Amino acid sequence: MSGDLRMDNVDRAFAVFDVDGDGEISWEDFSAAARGVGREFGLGVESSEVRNLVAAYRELWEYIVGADLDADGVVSRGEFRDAHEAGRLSTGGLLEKWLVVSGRNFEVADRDGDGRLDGSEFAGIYRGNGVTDPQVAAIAFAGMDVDGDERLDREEFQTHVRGFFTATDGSVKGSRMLSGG
Ligand SMILES: [Ca+2]
Ligand SMILES: [Ca+2]
Ligand SMILES: [Ca+2]
Repeated sequence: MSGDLRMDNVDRAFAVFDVDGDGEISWEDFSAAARGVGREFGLGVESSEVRNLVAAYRELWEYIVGADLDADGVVSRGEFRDAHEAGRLSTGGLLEKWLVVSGRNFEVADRDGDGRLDGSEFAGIYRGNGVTDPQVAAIAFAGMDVDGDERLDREEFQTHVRGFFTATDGSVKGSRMLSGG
């Protein structure tokens, strides 16, 4: 019972992981995200930051691919949902790996290393991860910048990443990270 996502959260998580939006989660989604974020910040695939990011996405993928019951190398929405119902995937398992991925994204974006992101750096993470509508990133940033200093520190960022996965209604921190509403 501990940590089964409600189905709307499951579908939200699926949308996050399906970076290219083709209705399936595959390794290509995550490698594209890692390359995309690197590109946004002028870092090539050989840079240590992008390699760390790829490694974090790889760990996430190796967990998610446990849902690929027909072994075709991609996880369909149905497989993803079934895996949650059957307990092969859990909120806790996904969150643990997604927090590492998110932290590495933060590190790539925080070019001056002061531990904070401004709005344009934050938007770069979203673009790199395939969310091209700038409104979505802008609304998410405003919602996450709790103290209103127009900077996002790591704690504000990770609090909302956590909230995104565990939210059970729209009022919970992070539940609107991608809805733009
Ligand atoms: Ca996909
Ligand atoms: Ca499959
Ligand atoms: Ca802030």
